[in-house]
Amino acid sequence: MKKVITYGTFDLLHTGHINILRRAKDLGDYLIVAVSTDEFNIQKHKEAYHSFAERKQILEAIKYVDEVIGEDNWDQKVKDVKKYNIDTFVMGNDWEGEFDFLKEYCEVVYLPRTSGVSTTKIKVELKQKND
Ligand code: C2G
Repeated sequence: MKKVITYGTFDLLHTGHINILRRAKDLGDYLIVAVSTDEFNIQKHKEAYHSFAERKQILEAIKYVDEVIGEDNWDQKVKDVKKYNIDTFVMGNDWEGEFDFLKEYCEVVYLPRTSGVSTTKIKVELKQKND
């Protein structure tokens, strides 16, 4: 069984998230998503609308996702790849090159981001509509 992992905040779920989850799943048989905890998001200078528990629940409902774990620090990836016997690590190409150190442990794949959509864009446009 080929196991794939990807990491992210996945706040205000949108088609950019769904596209990468679908394509990550297509690279194997089992997809684990490591979703950032609220505490880790502070370190990422991100403030999610939905709590960790809500974002985890939402991700668990997606048919491409087989398991959801927490991401609470920048340094857990090597441990995760070993612990879950990961064959392929996937991230959007806004992270191109950032995780090449994982090539020692598994395949590293950066996929093109979906253009025109982002959680930030949603927040900005909603704010403009309501101002
Ligand atoms: N993504 C995408 N297209 C978009 C928006 C996001 O392909 N239009 C991808 C990102 O490249 C990422 C995933 O969806 O691979 C999740 O995006 P975020 O929730 O913004 O994740 P991020 O904050 O980049 O966290 O340790 C890694 C970090 O946790 C990544």
